[in-house]
Amino acid sequence: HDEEAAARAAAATADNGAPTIFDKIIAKEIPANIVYEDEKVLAFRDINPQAPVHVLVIPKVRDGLTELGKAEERHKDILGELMYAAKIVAEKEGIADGFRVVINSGPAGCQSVYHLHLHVLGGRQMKWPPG
Ligand code: IU
Repeated sequence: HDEEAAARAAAATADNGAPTIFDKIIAKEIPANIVYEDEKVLAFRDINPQAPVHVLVIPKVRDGLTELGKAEERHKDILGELMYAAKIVAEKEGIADGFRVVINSGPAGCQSVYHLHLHVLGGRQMKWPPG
């Protein structure tokens, strides 16, 4: 029934440490619409945008940072880099005056790709609470 199906779906997308499609995007093996890039982070448009602006900001090296819930002390610098890159993306996209940054963590957080990423959303009035 519904609960079982939901549990199966969550398990299917739980973190197993395997490389993700984002590694292929970083390696430019599959194309992405890149908005911003520096030494440590890459930002590209989400293929299934939930707002007029929907950009994902990811670390170029995952280093075990599959999900925020598994962050460790050593990740503190890259977490700051990602947050700051989100602000640069918002400026580049012309939404710096109002936008949202989301991190889904783990199955209950609705995470589907286990390479930590920030969603930068904007270009419309955001609502609260999120679903
Ligand atoms: P989530 O927080 O793990 O659920 O977000 C994953 C996002 O990655 C989701 O919004 C997808 O639309 C997006 N995405 C993508 O942009 N390109 C891809 O090849 C895949 C997912 I797979």
